[in-house]
Amino acid sequence: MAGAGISTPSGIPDFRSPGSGLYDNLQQYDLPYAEAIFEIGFFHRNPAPFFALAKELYPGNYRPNPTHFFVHLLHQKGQLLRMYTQNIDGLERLAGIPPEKLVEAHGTFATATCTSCLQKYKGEELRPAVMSGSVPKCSACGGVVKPDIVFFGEELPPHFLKYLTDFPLADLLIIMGTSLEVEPFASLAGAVRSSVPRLLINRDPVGPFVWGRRPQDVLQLGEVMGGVQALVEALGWTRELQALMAAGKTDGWQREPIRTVFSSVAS
Ligand code: CNA
Repeated sequence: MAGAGISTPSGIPDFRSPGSGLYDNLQQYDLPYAEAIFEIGFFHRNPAPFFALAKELYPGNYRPNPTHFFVHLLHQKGQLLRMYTQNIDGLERLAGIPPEKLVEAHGTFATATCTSCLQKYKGEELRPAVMSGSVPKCSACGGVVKPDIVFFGEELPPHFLKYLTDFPLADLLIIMGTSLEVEPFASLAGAVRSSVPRLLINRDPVGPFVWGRRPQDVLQLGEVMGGVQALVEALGWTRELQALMAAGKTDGWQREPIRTVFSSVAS
């Protein structure tokens, strides 16, 4: 299970980290409250703030980091049952994790749908409008075209229900870079059998690692890249991971320069 914290080393802000998270940096949109930018009711009234943000988050602006490639390596080794991600940045796919191994629980920018006539679009078709700072409109009816990401107030995609068969089969659950505050995703942490070890790699203890610890739970607190690196070293997989990253043309363990996301959104 993964959240925004696995992509902060790629330069994408998360929601809730104090100071750097999106919720602390949305002042320029004059929102009634921070979460409104991802609420479907607010979007229907005023889609512009969301699309200003989407311009920054749009796939193509950022690269996967070793955390994403670690999950790909788990897959290569036949150890990945499924990756459940809350992220909408598409970095899992870019790192080469096959789509059938992914449950993008909060949707994806890869496809989009007209909010009026439901015509389907590829995410790439929206790119020119989004990058020019305008709201993409449907070529058939002129309605607003919304990327297929799940807003607060919308249903999760049907394939989220795969968890009903996946989680009872897991023999290890790794949870990385998430505050476990968004339901129903957060509750998946309790869906593995009670004997199954759960490893949390995160800056802080979250969710059941605070209020419902199980005896076999393991916490690796700190930076996600450091935690993953320690795990990969313990497994003796460092060279294989480096080879995978080299094939994926990413920049090793080094943190990529953080783009000044908010100043460019403001401009
Ligand atoms: P969140 O609520 O912002 O929590 C992030 C968690 O990750 C916090 O516990 C942080 O302490 C932790 N964290 C952040 N950076 C690191 C790091 N470098 N090392 C270790 N821990 C770190 O984000 P969640 O994913 O839990 O919340 C779910 C929302 C966020 C979903 O709906 C996402 O769609 C949404 N989101 C996604 C992205 C993305 O796609 N990259 C970006 C921002 C928000």
